[in-house]
Amino acid sequence: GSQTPPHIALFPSAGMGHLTPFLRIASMLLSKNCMVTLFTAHPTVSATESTYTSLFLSTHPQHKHINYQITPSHHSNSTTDDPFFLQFAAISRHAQLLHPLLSSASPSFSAIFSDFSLASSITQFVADLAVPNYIVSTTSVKFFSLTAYLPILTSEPAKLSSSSFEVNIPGLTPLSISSIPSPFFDPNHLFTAHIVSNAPAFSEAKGIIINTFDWFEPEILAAVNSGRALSNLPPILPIGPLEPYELSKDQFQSLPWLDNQPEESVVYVSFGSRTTMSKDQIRELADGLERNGCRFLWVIKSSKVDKEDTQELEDLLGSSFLERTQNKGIVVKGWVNQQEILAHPATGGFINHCGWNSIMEAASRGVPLLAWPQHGDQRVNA
Ligand code: BUP
Repeated sequence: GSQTPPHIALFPSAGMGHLTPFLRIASMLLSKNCMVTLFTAHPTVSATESTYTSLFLSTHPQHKHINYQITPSHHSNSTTDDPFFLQFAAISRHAQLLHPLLSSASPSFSAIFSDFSLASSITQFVADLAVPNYIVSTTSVKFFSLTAYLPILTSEPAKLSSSSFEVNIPGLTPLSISSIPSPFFDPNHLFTAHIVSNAPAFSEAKGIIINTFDWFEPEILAAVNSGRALSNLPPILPIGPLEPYELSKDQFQSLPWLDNQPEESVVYVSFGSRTTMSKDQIRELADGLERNGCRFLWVIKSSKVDKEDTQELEDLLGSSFLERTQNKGIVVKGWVNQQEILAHPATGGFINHCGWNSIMEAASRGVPLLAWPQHGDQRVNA
């Protein structure tokens, strides 16, 4: 009617895998005439996160942005030196300071959409704001269910032991032990402890928004949403696959090479923004691609944090590999526009780590995936 439009607060956590679905949701909400305020932590771990946030702001000037300052955890925790895990913890600590910004917003917020790794911090203040909180899961329903059940698994060591074959979550198909991320076997690991402290707050949320769709994960969605599994969870709302939003083309390296390749002939190789291959794995992959003879577009990362990724391609692969394969493929460093590559008619397959965003992007474009999962949620997703 004549009321003001809904005003949604968006709280992403660290890394492109977490930021991307939030920006897609922001763009979708704006297209439905909602008001959006995006809360981002400064400084970010990767340069790409701040670049994307600025790009998004400049293409969607109507939305509001609050860039709050955090004190990064510089020192490595005794269980991990992963800068993104440390940033999860730093963002959670600071989220509690945002209460005044949330309570004084005008128009007041109609809902909060927050990353699942911030659930407990946000829950602490939504009650007195009387604003519903929706959790955004940036992973599969299957992995999200594992995180929701993790407090029970870690409190009873017999349920989660590396010497058993599988992990049982009542009502769900057992998960093989090899698909469980290794930090989960250590209750003191920062990542595990962080999830265990957030999972109890999942049940306080109004709903769980997930970038997935009914017939991609049908059994588990039915089991959770009918209460046969994890009956304490609020409804899971599968809103995927999220549509990419428009960005101006000149922001990315252009790949004219791809335009000149036959239809569905090129294998796109990328392991996401968080996964780096070891030098040995890079060399083996190069050997495999060369011997296989397929056309390829390979995006290489040699460091977890983009700012530190300074190694030259020649050093990683050897100049003779690049010469021998120059008619078959190209290798690039740096950020590419993945959504465009997956939508390109020349792309016929995708060798990938199974980051959840990548899976949804490949699924929505119908690109077959060859899974090479490494860590985190990737094996469960695969
Ligand atoms: Br790398 C890279 N261009 O060069 P995932 C990634 N992406 O557009 P991750 C690019 O970043 P987590 C690049 O399309 C996807 O939307 C890609 O998210 C895009 O994996 C996103 O696939 C990467 O979930 O994050 O980065 O390993 O581990 O948090 O899932």
